[in-house]
Amino acid sequence: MGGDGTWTPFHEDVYRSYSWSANICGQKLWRLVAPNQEHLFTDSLGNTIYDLRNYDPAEFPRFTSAVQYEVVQNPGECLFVPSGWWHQVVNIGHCISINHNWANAYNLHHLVDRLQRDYRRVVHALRDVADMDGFAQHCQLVLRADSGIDHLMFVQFLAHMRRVYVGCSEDQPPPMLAAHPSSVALRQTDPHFWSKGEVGVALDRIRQAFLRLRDHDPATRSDPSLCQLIDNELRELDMWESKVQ
Ligand SMILES: O=C(O)CCC(=O)C(=O)O
Ligand SMILES: [Fe+2]
Repeated sequence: MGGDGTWTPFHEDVYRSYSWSANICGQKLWRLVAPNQEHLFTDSLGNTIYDLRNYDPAEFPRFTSAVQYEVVQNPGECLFVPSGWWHQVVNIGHCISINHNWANAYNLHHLVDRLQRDYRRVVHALRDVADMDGFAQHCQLVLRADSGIDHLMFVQFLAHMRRVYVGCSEDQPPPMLAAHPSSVALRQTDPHFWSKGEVGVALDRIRQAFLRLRDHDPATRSDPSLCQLIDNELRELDMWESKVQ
């Protein structure tokens, strides 16, 4: 909800999630910048433009070559913001809108990149106290406070995603694959079916994310219980694969 002229500064959604915005009343002026142009609006200190209407061209001289779009969102209209699109929004008139962020297997690698980048930043910021007891746990605490999610939460999120894709929830036994020979039932709010091939690709991406964390992530590698959790998940994925073959 926002009154006339209120606005949201230029940003990219958390962890490169997707989002949608459904506008109920008022108009919203969106300025969107296509992905992978961060170098055009990041200064030498790592600051990005805060307000596209009023930035210092001496600080961000290259921004004029960025590809930008402007969209007016009217009442009753929905806007999808793809993963990695930076945006700024100004409300024209009093606005009420609802929005929602989400991720799925297809932008998962971006989420892992972001988790790892944020973790590296935390470790760098705390480097002066790196020899303190419980440094690793402190880093996770700061990561959680700063980014809203730590490694354990991320692994739990992946595990949840894995269960969604194979169509079983925490309190349910594994999916009823036999019921639909050519497709796997997915437990979604509006139930529909994805082909086994699509689910297979998605689960493979989830597997890659688990493997990246288990084998190439210093925070996970130094935490045996987290590695164990990942190993269990990898076994579940193997089981799914052996059932659908
Ligand atoms: O409606 C708005 O002001 C923009 C919301 C938005 O971009 C966000 O919540 O990430
Ligand atoms: Fe946003």
